[in-house]
Amino acid sequence: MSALNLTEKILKDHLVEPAELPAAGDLIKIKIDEAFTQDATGTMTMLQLEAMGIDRVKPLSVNFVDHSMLQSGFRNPDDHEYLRTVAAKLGIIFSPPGTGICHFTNMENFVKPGMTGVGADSHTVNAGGAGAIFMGAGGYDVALAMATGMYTMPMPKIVKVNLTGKLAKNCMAMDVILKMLEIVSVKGGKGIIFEYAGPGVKTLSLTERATITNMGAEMGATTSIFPSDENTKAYLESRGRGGDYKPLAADADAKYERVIDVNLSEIEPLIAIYSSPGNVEKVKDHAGTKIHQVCVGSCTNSSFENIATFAEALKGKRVKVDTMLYPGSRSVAMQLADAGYIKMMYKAGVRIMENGCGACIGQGGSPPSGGITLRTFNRNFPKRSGTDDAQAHLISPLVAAMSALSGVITVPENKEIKINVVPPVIDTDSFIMPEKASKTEGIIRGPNIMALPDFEPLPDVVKGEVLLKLEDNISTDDIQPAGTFLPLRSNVKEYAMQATFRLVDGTFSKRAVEHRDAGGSGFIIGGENYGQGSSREHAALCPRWLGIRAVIVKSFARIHVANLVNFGIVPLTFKNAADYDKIKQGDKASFDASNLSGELTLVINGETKIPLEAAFDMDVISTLKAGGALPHFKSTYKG
Ligand code: MIC
Ligand code: SF4
Repeated sequence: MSALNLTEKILKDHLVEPAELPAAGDLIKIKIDEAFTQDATGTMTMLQLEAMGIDRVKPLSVNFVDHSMLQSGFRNPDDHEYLRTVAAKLGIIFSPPGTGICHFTNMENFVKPGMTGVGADSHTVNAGGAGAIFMGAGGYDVALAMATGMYTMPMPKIVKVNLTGKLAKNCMAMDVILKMLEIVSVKGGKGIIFEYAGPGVKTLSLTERATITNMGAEMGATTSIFPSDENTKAYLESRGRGGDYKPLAADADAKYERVIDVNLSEIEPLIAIYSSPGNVEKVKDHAGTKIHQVCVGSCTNSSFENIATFAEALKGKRVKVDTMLYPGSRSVAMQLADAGYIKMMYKAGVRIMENGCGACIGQGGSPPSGGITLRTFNRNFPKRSGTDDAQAHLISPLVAAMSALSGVITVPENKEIKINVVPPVIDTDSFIMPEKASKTEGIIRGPNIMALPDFEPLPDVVKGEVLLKLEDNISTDDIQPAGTFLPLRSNVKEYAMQATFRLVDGTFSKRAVEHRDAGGSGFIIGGENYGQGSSREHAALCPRWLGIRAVIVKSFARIHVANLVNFGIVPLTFKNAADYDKIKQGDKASFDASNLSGELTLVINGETKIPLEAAFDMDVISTLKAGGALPHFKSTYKG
């Protein structure tokens, strides 16, 4: 048998169809070992799972609560109660608010080398740090994985990242992934699994590896993976899970699509400048810039080692700007306390916040007007911080500490920071296991849990108006902002009316609904990498509710295109990118959808003909025709 890389080994092990791994781009169906949601995507996922008529989930499944935890009013607590009780009914583990960020808590407790998983959150790829193939997906696809234990995806291209050397003392894993973003860009990872290998791998701990795989989401990658080795073993043993360890690596002469060489010794402290994780520059080129806030945490950088390094750098000193810490999990917070770091950070003036996403998703922690905030997070899209005219730059926890102390962007000195390593605190008691959950309570649906909307099939001719024309790199934060709107995630109508494209064009929702109610179908035109960022299916669901039936762009981000199909919006790309310039907002548009496998043409104002290409796979045509995945599932699933 020919030599295999690590990705091929795991995919082969889980392959259901076809019999052999096909060429890149062809669809594969794989067995899924774990599926999970978080609260912001979870309520819709669970509503869809219920609508599928499933009694019990097939793979290991978890509902985490970590995004929307402020509970200011009934909405969040209603969502949490629904997620808890639906979990008990369907055999899903429930991770209550305060337990930790989904990806973090997942790594601590459930991920094993060689596993496959999908999660309703783009940073599910975090688990690749432990030698597993985990991917972000829309809520419907996660519900389907829970129901069937399977996931269908295009066979990825596999790119090797050959790590050599060792990081300088003033660099951290965050600098490695920022370096990758500089090399690959925010859209260069599409359709790719990055497989890290080479002698540099052993210099990185498991949580450092997870920082790197986590933020692989920002390259648009399918996922990223590290081998499973002695460092993986050490992590699992430290958590009392030594039995979950197995060594895994690519065969020596495995083949790859291409190889990217990264010499860790040559990396300098890096910073992603507002407003894209892809705007990577050297910290030294921004040294001295005044800052107003520092935030440490998020699923990218909230391990014990990350926060202990941050705390040690502050030891005996006092921060000059508002500085907030969000520990990755209750387990990490307790370990920090045992090591004396919680007190050290309080004494340094740090505000210690809840274990969860917090400021990363705009749930509090907004910077002041016009301010500059430094964040150890993974996204700095416009307005995501909650302050429209503030700027967020992304940095390592070490740069965060030194800059918090000086009040200006600061390059850390190249000297060793020793941390006090104490054993992790195991926190499995926080979970509500389905076998222990109440059997009599039933599913609790407070008034915030709205029924799923019903959507009609696709008409043969889609006719209406171009309601919005957009630029390149439109993120799902632009389409369907999160932050203070998160409590509306379970209420499609309100979320669509109040938030869809609000940050781009405040008139959009009203115009779209009027157009829809007058019988028109809405069209959206966009540039490259449309739908980058989050996996939130609301960025398809809400536009669909507002009457959008086709999105035509130069190129799409991976997860978003699947979400559009799932909600019956036809995703199309221009055959000739230059045709983008021939269309204006407000133009009349029509599109013959009767034969989606044939020639596809957009007609503008009854005369200009624009050739299009399908951005969907041919085998989802019946889904599109049915008006979306759920109506299609209900009519075809045999159990
Ligand atoms: C994000 O970081 O944007 C989120 C919030 O975690 C999302 C999921 C969501 O929108 O709920 C993600 O990354 O997929
Ligand atoms: Fe939460 Fe931020 Fe990670 Fe998304 S990126 S899961 S909001 S911590």
